Amino acid sequence: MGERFDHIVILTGAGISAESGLDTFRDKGRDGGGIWSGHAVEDVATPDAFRRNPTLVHNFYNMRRRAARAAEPNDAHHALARLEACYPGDVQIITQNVDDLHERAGSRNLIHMHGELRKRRCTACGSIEISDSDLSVHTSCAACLTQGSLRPHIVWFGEIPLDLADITRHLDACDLFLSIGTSGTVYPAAGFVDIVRQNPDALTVELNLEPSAGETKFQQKIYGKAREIVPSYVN
Ligand code: BJW
Repeated sequence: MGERFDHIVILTGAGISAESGLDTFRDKGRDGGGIWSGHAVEDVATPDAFRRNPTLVHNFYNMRRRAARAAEPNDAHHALARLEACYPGDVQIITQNVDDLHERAGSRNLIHMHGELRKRRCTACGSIEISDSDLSVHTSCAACLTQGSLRPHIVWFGEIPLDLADITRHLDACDLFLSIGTSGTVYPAAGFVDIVRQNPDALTVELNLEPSAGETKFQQKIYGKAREIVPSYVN
């Protein structure tokens, strides 16, 4: 990769956590259907779904939280953490993932644009707390004591992703953009490569199991398992 870049931005998606045992969204999972197996996405990952059936949505995220807690970071997460620790320029990860495998590998410059499984948010007072315990419609907010007001701190379809101002600042400064393990189907993340390409000196690279929906937008492409191709590209 060399040391000629000043500001590296790395977008990650579910594919980087696949070899830690967490199902992706749109690949066939262990039981043949990815994370949403057995659920229509609009039944579990939209604000309407939560209004209609909060218990179903809580149960879905309780299951995901437990799976993420049992998973361990893999060689791709560790390689990115080493890059951040050793590279002379800036290294910023923007993850669409709601697991905490990047931080458990040691990454610190990290934005969770779609939220975090370990965080819950109170719809009454707005407070955000970290907890590994299950949520239900009976759980009370520790800050305002309202019962049933907590929701997963997750960005559902139709909601605005987090930290977009910071993200834009990093994309504007970026001279190497790596997109790792994402299908390139969900916006605005799928459009980040277009923003980076406004800088004619920036290099854009896709590292994925297979060509993504945005494949043609990248100048370089490397295909294979993240656990293998990421360490060999960045370290
Ligand atoms: C491997 C591997 C291995 C496997 N090694 N690789 C029409 C047109 C354009 C946009 C829209 C539209 N209609 C609606 C929209 C907007 C909508 C959207 O994009 N919809 C599309 C589906 C069309 N977007 C939104 O609603 C977003 N908000 C928004 O736009 O607000 C408006 C706004 C924006 C900006 C400024 C102002 C206003 C919010 C999106 C929220 C997404 N939420 C989810 C669920 C989160 C909760 C949860 O976790 O349950 O986030 S959806 C889901 O998809 C999740 C993911 O973060 C996201 C991306 O998925 P990802 O990570 O790419 O996973 P997969 O499964 O799709 O792909 C895995 C890839 O890995 C594959 O390519 C594999 O090949 C690869 N892989 N194994 C390497 N071992």
